[in-house]
Amino acid sequence: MKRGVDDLALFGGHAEFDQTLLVGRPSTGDRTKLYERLDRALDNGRLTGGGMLVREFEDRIAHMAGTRHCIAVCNATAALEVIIRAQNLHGEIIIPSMTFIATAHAVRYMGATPVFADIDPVTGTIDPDHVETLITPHTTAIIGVHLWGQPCDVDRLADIAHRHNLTLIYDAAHGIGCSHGPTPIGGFGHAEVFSFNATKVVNSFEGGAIVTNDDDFALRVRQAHNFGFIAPGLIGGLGTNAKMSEASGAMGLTSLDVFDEVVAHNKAGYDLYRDLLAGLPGLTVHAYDERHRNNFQYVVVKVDQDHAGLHRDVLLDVLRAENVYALMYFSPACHQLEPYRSEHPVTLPHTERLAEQVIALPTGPATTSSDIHRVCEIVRFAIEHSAEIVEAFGRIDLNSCKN
Ligand code: T4K
Repeated sequence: MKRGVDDLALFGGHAEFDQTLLVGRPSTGDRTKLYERLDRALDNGRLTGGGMLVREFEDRIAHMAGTRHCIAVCNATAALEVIIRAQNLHGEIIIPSMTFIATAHAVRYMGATPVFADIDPVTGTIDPDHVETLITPHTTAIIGVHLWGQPCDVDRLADIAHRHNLTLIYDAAHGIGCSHGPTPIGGFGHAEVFSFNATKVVNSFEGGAIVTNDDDFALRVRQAHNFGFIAPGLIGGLGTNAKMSEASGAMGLTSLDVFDEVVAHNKAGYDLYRDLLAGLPGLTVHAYDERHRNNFQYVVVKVDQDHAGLHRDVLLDVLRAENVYALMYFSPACHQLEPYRSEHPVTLPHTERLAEQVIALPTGPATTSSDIHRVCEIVRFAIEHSAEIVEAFGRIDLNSCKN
């Protein structure tokens, strides 16, 4: 319990947490089941390239996503790259800048140019009106991002893509188990991509999946993610190695087994954060539209300096000094990072405002309600003492305090 500003760890007080509280602690599920699955793979001798665990994982993800096809891959970045190549996308691809750098890099890495669209200021997802103004004769595709598991405006984007004859892809890295109304994320656009990185709500160590209802495209992607093989010894075209291993399949299945419990835990944590942080000036817990299902893997607060009395970065420093390793998902936005900011400088007002305000707070199975109470006490204390903190902050050597 902090009584005065001097009690904050940033100013020499004792840190609230002895062990660092992290955003993105993996959801691992039952280890015995994981080891049993690994044993089966080891006994069977098929460790990658179409093993039984990856096949089972693909079936379960396709079922959750409501799609005819799922191709498991080594990570979501590779998945985006495989799709871009399989669809022969080139020229300009419109994407939001409010996303992880992987979305932009996948486009650029495959030789196309990412063109950054601004966002809807309420949801933070890509703004269809702005997308439409960015279309040129060089545009070949739109990649929407279901930011923090919230669906993009899928109807408007489908209409735009249809009218301009563009491929529509979704980066659904955050979107497993989420929906647009009653429809699961997964079957929108030409294809969607999930991430099963260790930090995600479903974890396969590293991993991802491409889901689609297009039979021909699914076949091409399955070939392209395995060197272009169409049959043993027979190459049908260009390909890469983006396969998921059986170890990842084992982890993914074991993590999926506890998906409902994890989402329930996340939702309870999210509700608690929202209750405990209610009414603080300048601080908002990002609200998820209740018409859509969310997995609550991201608890994002927005700090409006004008009303909170301190900048987001100051609150972040306060939290990190207390061993709460909050993260900025996503800040800076992609267009503010290299190589994009030098190559194609653009101004995106809504994106820039959101990127300046966001903090993702710890959640997931490793975060207890007691942890959340303690984190919220720090946040509340910081906002209530913002003037003193900013004053004291101006006097310290930050480099000696940062982790
Ligand atoms: N599109 C979007 C919209 C994405 O958000 C992402 C990835 C992608 C595409 C690409 O997906 P993948 O190719 O990765 O499948 C992390 C993840 O590495 C990345 O997967 C994720 N999004 C992004 C939002 O977050 P970092 O650089 O913040 O991760 P890292 O490794 O610093 O981990 C964050 C925190 O999680 C750490 O402070 C500690 C904790 N952690 C992390 C790992 C890996 C653990 O406790 N255990 C772990 O094993 O990017």
